[in-house]
Amino acid sequence: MNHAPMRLLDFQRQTEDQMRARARAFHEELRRRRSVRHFSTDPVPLDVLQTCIATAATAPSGAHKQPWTFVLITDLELKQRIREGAEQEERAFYSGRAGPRWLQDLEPLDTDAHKPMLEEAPALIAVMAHRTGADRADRHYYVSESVGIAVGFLLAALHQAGLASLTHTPSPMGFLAQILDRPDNERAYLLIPVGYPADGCEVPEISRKALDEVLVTR
Ligand code: IYR
Repeated sequence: MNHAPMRLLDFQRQTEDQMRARARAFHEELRRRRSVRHFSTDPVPLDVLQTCIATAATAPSGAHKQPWTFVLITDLELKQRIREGAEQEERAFYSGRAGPRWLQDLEPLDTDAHKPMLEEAPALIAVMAHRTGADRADRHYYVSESVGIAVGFLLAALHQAGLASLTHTPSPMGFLAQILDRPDNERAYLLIPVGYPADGCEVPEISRKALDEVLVTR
């Protein structure tokens, strides 16, 4: 057997009332999170971003391979190059690649090919997924599920810390690994502008499904 040494779990049982209060408080906090597309250029504390990324990296992953890298970008020139790369793909997307149905589905969000937020947000986090280990013989498992969970942790951590974010997916995202000079085993998974919302920032008035539409109890 090649298993890791075992140790006692660090876990504190709460009373049911504590659980209720904590679950409710977390829901109240997270339900206020919105995707933000208009950012202030005000800088944000780097150590806060680093702590949020450390939280993301606590996510469970297939065979504990931790198949992710978070590239934290604050350099203006690099952000400008990323914006140019993204807008090039977005122009192709909005002028035909998406197809009419997809564009119609996006109409309520009022998005277009202009992505000033990639330059204006004080930080971008490029989330890279590792298809394999650095050594190609090192296999990875459930990579998109693992990285998706890590991104969920990251978005929640950023919001909890008082920062706004956007999950941005210019497609295809090959330009990102190239600009960031990432190794071959990594592919761009998501690009996350982070910062404070711009003064007067507006978000679409959209509603979420009710609990009884998303929850089935058996
Ligand atoms: N990547 C484009 C289009 C886009 C696609 C989906 I799916 C969205 O939920 C939102 C936007 C853009 O960022 O504009």
